[in-house]
Amino acid sequence: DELVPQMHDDLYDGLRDEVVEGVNILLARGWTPYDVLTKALVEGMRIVGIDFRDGILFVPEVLLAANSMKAGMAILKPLLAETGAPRLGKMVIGTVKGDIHDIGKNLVSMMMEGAGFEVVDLGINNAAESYIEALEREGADILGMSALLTTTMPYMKVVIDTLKDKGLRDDFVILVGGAPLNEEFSRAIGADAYCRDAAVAVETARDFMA
Ligand code: B1M
Repeated sequence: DELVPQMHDDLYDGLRDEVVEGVNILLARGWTPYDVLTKALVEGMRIVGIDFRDGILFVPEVLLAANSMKAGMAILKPLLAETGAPRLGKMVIGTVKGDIHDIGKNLVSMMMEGAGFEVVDLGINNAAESYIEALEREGADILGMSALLTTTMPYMKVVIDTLKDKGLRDDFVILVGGAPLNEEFSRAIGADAYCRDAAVAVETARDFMA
């Protein structure tokens, strides 16, 4: 579909209305919400990320792109959440302390809800106490943590160690994700699994709840 590269450009240029229009057009053409999400929005943000890394785009531009992506995601959210599936489990999710990246986490929340999980989203910049308070209050089964910076990902270990100190570690399945993480890191900090993307997060959570 020739609209897809156009949407990548619109996202790159932070053209919120055009991105929203593109999402609606693809849906009207019969695209599944998941394909619109991954092929138009996530792929567009991947391209933005490359030029951000290379110093071609700067924070203000990337922020506009991020807000355009969020506007597109808002349309898809109710469509992805349409499910009669029984509740599979409850997840508390948030981005770690010092980190304000929330698009990936929001996407994981959306997909988890769509798959039948109950999700409590704590937003960004969460200290260990914030996660632990919510896990206990909500009687959650799963803790999800997101980090997009190499400087903030070590904080995940602080959260897990705090849970260990309180004797609570084994009460929850701990899933971690974010672009700079990998399997090895997840093992090293004592998480249960690293989730490469939102779809993997859903599959992994399903496996643990089965
Ligand atoms: Co930031 N940023 N940023 N940024 N930013 C990155 C992460 C960076 C890689 C860009 C680059 O240099 N190429 C780089 C980090 C480098 C590093 O740490 N080594 C970076 C930097 C440096 C910064 C600042 C420091 C820049 C500055 O101020 N000089 C600053 C930090 C602010 C802070 O947090 N304290 C900053 C700021 C920003 C914006 C505010 C402009 C904006 C965020 C807006 C927002 O989120 N509301 C932004 C953005 C948009 C990005 C990039 C371009 C895109 C991130 C994104 O949304 N991707 C990013 C480049 C990149 O990642 N390649 C970059 C789309 C999203 C769908 O993917 O988040 O990976 P992702 O999520 C995936 C998976 O990772 C996984 O599933 C998701 C869906 O498939 N996943 C999980 C994520 N979380 C999960 C949790 C789970 C499971 C799976 O739990 C179970």
